[in-house]
Amino acid sequence: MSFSAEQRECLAGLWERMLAHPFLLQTRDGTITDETFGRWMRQDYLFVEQGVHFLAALLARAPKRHREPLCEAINALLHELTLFEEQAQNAGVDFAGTRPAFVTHAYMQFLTATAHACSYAEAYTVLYTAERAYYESWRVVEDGIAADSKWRPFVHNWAGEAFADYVAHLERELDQLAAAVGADERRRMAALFELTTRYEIAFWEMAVGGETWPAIPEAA
Ligand code: MP5
Repeated sequence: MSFSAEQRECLAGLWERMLAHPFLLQTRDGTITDETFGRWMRQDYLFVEQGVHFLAALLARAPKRHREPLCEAINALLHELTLFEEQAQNAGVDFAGTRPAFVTHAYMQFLTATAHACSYAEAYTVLYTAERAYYESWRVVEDGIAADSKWRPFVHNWAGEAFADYVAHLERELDQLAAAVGADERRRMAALFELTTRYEIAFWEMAVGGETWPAIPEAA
């Protein structure tokens, strides 16, 4: 069994939990509040900004065959940031002065740490898992969202065919990387797969639950 299939099997319970998250179901069913969706938009905008740095750090260490696809991925992220800005303007969401929520901060630090301190294959595992998580999460939303939902452009960004192809490419490459490393490194890759999945769940939870830090009231 391939590395990615093996992890998906081991972590099936966590992935089910992620894909049944109220944020996704409420967005699909049209019951999500503008406040909640706006919170996710603000925080994900910060995350995607950090994603550009993460990919650039990976690019610096990438094997030759990964250079072009990573350049294309960075370019896609820059377009994605424009999508966020346009949609924020349409929906009256203000990005100015957004501070990272506790989870966003931790997840961004995790990206930076893995990009710089872990092996290339380990960092690539984080990239694949986060992208696969978004693909599957937004597929749940796409299967049932109203045609006139104002959040459709986001849904399509990650649930569409182009993104599916990108995730399939990442999966093939991840499985190749995993096949070439030793047992210890593969165990570390598996641990990062799980940790990234946990961060993804925590991120949806933050979008629903709030941007505050533990024990600190919003106004502080
Ligand atoms: C992604 C994202 C997908 N935007 N936010 C989180 C919390 N996880 C994954 O990454 P990308 O780079 O927007 O496709």
